[in-house]
Amino acid sequence: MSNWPFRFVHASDFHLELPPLGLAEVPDHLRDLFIESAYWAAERVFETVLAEEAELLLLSGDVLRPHETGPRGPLFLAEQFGRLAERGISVYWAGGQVDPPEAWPAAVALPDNVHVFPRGRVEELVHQRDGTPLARISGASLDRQRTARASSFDADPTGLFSIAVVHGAADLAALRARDVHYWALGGRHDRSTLFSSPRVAHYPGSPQGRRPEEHGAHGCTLVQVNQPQPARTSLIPTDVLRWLDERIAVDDATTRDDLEVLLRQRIQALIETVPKVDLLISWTIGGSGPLVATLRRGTLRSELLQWLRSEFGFGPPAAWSVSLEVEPPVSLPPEWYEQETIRGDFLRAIRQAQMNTGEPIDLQAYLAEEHLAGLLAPAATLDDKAMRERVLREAALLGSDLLSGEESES
Ligand SMILES: [Mn+2]
Repeated sequence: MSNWPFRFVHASDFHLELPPLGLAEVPDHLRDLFIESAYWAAERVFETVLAEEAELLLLSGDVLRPHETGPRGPLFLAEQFGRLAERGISVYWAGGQVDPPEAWPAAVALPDNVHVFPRGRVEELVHQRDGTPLARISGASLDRQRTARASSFDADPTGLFSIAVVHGAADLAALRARDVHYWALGGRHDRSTLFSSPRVAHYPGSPQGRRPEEHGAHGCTLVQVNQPQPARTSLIPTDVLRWLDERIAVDDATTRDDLEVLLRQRIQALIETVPKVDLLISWTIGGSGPLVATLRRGTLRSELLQWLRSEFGFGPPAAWSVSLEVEPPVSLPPEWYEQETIRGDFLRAIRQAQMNTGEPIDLQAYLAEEHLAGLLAPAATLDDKAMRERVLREAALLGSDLLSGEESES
């Protein structure tokens, strides 16, 4: 047994079969990047293992769905695993939702340095360096019938650094109750750490964000082991395009020119922070004042979006603006509900419908004959309570925007 310090890389959820989603239209110059991003990000994980001279690589599932990637997925991985084999680096792989062990095609040989854990049962291995045990690695591939329980994972009786590799939702208390030093978890696409001292439970997230909600840096995790201290984790970004959510606040005095300056400054700051990654930015304009009212109506919003795209969208690096939304006001002025105006009538009708939740809202009456049998018909029924409330709230905002004169905003 040894207490040598060592480091390893932990990654999961490559999802080689899954391109990024969430753009209505992918601009031509970003098309290759979209198609290739899952592979390029995954390749950077292997490069990290080599560059950091890691002892081993842990994969916590959802690496690829082989029958959706076609041969390219397994061939790519076999090649990358081979690069690690040349340097004597082992890979420990616990399958997840999309990559049970039997999904790997028999036609592609897995190099000997790759250990795939069996389904639904914990296998325990001892990882050695030069014949000296360095870490105990227990793992199980996901089995939907027999979920691997935290209680099936044991720490090493002799005090060897103990790692559990497993995919899926985790019961925090059950993980904490075990003496396992490092829980290598998979199945979340955003990185998260459940606990970090004295032991660690960690999801590295996908190496590449796939949609606007998966914003911020994505990558793999470098873990440094130096017993008896807790293992230290750090993010190594691998994403080749990054989704960002940016909010700009404006006030009564902000003009269109001011807003352009604010947007430009923010983009330049973002590019300076991550100069090598293409960015996909969803903008939200918040605050109050005449500019917000103008943005909510009319064409200014799309003009700004066009300007942002042509000015900054082509790079390199590209900072492509995905959308530009205006934050809805928290509430409408209460006096609007009392006024004897069309807007007042409209808002009172909305409030009526909000208070009488049992009263049906008949939107089908507004549909043309040919739509009644089509896709629109089900969308016009508001049976779901939360949906009904959301639609009414948005209708109140939209209606009062359309029914308010320019001057009444100020
Ligand atoms: Mn996944």
